[in-house]
Parts: sequence; C-alpha cells; structure tokens
Amino acid sequence: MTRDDVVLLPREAPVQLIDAAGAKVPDAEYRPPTAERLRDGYRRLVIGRRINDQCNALVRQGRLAVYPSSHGQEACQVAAAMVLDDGDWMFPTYRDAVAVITRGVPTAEATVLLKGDWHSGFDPRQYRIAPQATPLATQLLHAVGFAHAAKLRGEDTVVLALCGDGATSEGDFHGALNFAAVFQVPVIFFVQNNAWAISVPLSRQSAAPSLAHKAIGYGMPGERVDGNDLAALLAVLGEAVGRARAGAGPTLVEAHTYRMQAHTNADDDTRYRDSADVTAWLDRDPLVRLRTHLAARKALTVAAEEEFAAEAEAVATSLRDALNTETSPDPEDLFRYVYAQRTPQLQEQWASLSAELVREASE
Ligand SMILES: Cc1ncc(C[n+]2csc(CCOP(=O)(O)OP(=O)(O)O)c2C)c(N)n1
Repeated sequence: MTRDDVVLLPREAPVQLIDAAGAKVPDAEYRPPTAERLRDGYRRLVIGRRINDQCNALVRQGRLAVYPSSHGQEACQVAAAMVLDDGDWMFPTYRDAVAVITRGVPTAEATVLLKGDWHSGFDPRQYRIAPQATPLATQLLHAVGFAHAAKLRGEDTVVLALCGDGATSEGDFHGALNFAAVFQVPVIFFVQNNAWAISVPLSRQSAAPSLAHKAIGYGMPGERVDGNDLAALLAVLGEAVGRARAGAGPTLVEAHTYRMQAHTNADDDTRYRDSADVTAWLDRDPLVRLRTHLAARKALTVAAEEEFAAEAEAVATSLRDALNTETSPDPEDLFRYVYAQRTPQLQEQWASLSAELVREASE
C-alpha cells in the first residue's frame, strides 16, 4: 500500500463495536477482540474505577494534593495500556494515572507526583512510561522525538502519546503531528476528547468537524472511536499500533468520551456545566456496557466478578497504605536535578529556602 492509498479522513461517526446497551455492533473493517481479552479488559476497568474512587477519597483526606480523575474515561485508560507491547513506550498526561498503573507501575510510585513529593515517582525506563506531563501537549513532542530516535536506531518500538481535547489547541500539538507525519514516525496520538478543557467546552476549542479530521491536514490517518467502548478502542488503537510497527507511520485517534467529574478537586464544575449533561453520560458508562455485554455472552461468571472486585479492593488498600505512610522528601531535590550546574537564580532560590528551613527548625 502506498501513502496515497491510505484513507486519511475519519469516519462520519465514531467506530463502535459494542453499543451503550451492551449489544454487539457489526463492523466491516474492525474485528472485535476475543471474549477472553474483553474479560481481562473488564477486570482492568473495575480496578481502574476503584483507583479513581480511592484517589478522590485520598484527596479529601489530605493525603493526595490533587487528583485529576479519569472516572468515565477508564476504557481509554485501559485500552492505551493494553494495546502496547512491553518494549513500547507511553507518554501520558496528569489525567492518565489509571493507564500508568494498568501498564504496571505500582500504586505507591504512581501517586508520588500527585502527592507533590517528587516530579515523578517511577523510573521511566523500567516501565517504559515517560513522566506524566502537566504542561499541555509537551509530551507529544517528547514522544515524537523518542519514536524518531527509535526508528533511526532500527528498533521496532511504538510510542503512544495521550492528550486531551484542549491540548490540541497548543502549538506543540501542531509541531508534533507535522514532524511525525513528514518523517513517518511510529507514534499514535491518542486524544481523549472528554468535552471539556477545565471550563472551556470543545465548541470554544475547535471549529473542525472532529479533532480526528485534523489528521488529514498533516497527511496521516485519523480515526474517531467511541471512547466508552473498550472493544472499539482496542480494535482502533490496536490497528494504529500495528501500522506504526510495520513502518507505516503515525495515526491520530480521537476517542469520544466525557469527563464525569470536576477537572480536579480544585475545580467546581457546577459553575460552568449543567448536571443534566453529566447524568446523560451515565447511560454510556464504559464498565456497565462491557459488563452487560459479557454477561449476555455468558463470558462473565459471578465468581470472576467477585475475584475482580477483590483485586480492585487490594489495589485500593495498597493506595491507602502508600499514602498513609509519612515521607520526608528532601527540599533540596527541587534544585538538585534541574541542571547539571545550578544556575545563579537557582542558587539564590535554594539559599533563600534553606535559610527559611533553618529559621523554622530553630523556632
Ligand atoms: C501549556 C499549558 N497551558 C495551560 C495549562 C493549564 N491547564 C491545565 S489542564 C488544562 C485543560 C486541559 O484540557 P484537556 O487538554 O482537554 O485535558 P483534560 O484535563 O480535560 O484531560 C489547562 C488549560 C497547562 N497545564 N499547560
């Protein structure tokens, strides 16, 4: 297939393989994952939802400084982790803790950033996950550079970079997609369109027919997918990963989902959106949908459900244990690893902070 043969425009409607009522939707192009893979995905969704609930509670207990919840977006989180091989890399954002944990980062390490103890609590090389990025869209550039380097070295590494709908308005989004398409870099840009960038709705963010339509402007395929349908996400992202690994370059995937909770605990979403809009999305919940589907296929026993719930409870316990343990980070770490040689400004700031710490200790 030549580059000209590839269909760049996304479909009119997002790809869906299981509808909101749990029924199978036939598709000529995308094959649904096996029942076994879907059951494993459901298990991860149950754990993901529990992580979101537990982290919200830990914020209220003052144990986490902040938690940008992915409640309602768990299918995107789980799919992002499931489609990658061990040797691939993920470049996540602040909202992607569930994806990070699903890929294998222990809860104690995954929550260090959100607790405010350190820039990242895990070793990126060990899990092949870049630190969760807070500055919007910067991770897309890092992902492209990383994937380009892997390609130049002759490795078959695929890189999946996540971002939100708001991040697509950043200049870095443009730079990353343009470079990736020109140099046919093995990267998947996975946009979780959850309809809101804090208080800014998608309609104030983009006038494009869809965010996936932006792909054609760069010369890469774009696809839209139901972001609450794990089966469709696995199929669409899986195909994009396969294309990247085969040397066919990048893909832009837009998942249509919804941010069910406030942006973070520091945000009051009742000030800018109608609660009826939120409740309307309850009918499309990714967990309920997959559970109904698997149960109808007799692919989910009561025993399996109990086992998944117990596993999720164990993950929640590990989160509580990790965050209820007092830590004493060294304040100088803030300055230690920024540059090989500390700049005069950093020296001045550290001198001021250390004087303050000495004064506090003597009080
Ligand atoms: C470069 C940059 N500008 C502004 C911000 C402040 N900010 C944090 S989150 C956010 C909204 C992001 O929305 P979206 O990309 O849709 O992701 P979501 O939070 O909905 O997952 C903004 C503007 C930032 N973190 N980085």
